[in-house]
Amino acid sequence: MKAPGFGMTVTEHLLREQRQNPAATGAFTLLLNELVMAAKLISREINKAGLVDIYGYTGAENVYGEQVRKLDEYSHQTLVRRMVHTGQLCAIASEEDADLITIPSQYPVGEYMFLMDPLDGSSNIDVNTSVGTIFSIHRRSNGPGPVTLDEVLKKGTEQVAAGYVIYGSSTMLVYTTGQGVNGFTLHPSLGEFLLSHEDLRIPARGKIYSVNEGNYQYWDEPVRRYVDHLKTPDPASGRPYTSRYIGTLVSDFHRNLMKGGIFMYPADHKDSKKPHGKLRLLFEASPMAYVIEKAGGAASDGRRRILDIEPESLHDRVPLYIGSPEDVAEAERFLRGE
Ligand code: P6P
Repeated sequence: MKAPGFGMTVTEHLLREQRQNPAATGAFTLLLNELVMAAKLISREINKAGLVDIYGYTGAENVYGEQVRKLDEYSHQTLVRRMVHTGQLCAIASEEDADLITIPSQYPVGEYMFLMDPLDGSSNIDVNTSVGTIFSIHRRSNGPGPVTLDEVLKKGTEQVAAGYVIYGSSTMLVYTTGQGVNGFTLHPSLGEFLLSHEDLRIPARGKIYSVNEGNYQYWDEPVRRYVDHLKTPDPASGRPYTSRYIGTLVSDFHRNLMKGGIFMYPADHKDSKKPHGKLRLLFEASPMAYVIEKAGGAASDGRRRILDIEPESLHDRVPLYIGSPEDVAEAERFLRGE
């Protein structure tokens, strides 16, 4: 699988991991290989979005009442079509679908559950800004037989793999199966994801903060004090931090993973009296929290570790503070009023 002179492909990396894990049956390798194929198909469509009528709206709304864009739908369908026939899944859950997606009867059913945000940040498509796919893989606990929703509502600590694809200046796949985080860059002419970022580790503290400051007036006081603190000059602690906000979680997350820093989507009461988060626990926060912790970082809802949060429903939302561990810990101290 080594492309001559180009380094290790993701397929070889998967097979090497499989060889190193005596319990591995190859089911997992099959799953991720299909994900890789879907990522290549989605990347191809995104890279020509400006040339054909594939971005823009379908006219439908998703479970959050958000307009579904054609590339959202294309990404969702491409991932579902590739994953259902692997024979390794018993259920799929997508941010774009209100309910669990069961495996059509013509396909064998497996032990894994695949959760995804097919196209994160899709509102950025029309302005040619990077977007992503986020995925999370769980192993079912009480098979065989029809999957119940309870089986899917698992804490993040129970994931067996998680990761994302970022469709940016290059297309990268970043994932972990629990032992470290590795990044693979799609070689455009080869059509192969090649290992480009081995054993990614986030710096303990960064100098970048990512938050939509347009929501400042909707935050609780401790959040405002924390963000004001990051902007207050203190050369000894590297403040003021630089503000960087793309508006796509995958892209803001990936930059902070590479350089250090903190991404936040605080609870806000923009459209309700009770402050609440925007990001989805199962499809965004939990998989990204699994990746960041395996890269030495931290992820919290401001009080609780994201991976410890018990989901109550498929589309739960949470506030999110994620990135360098010292930055996340400092944010939590401010939110505790210390
Ligand atoms: P806002 C994209 O819609 C998304 O779910 C995340 O990818 C991103 O971090 C966030 O919402 C951006 O939200 O309210 O700042 O536009």
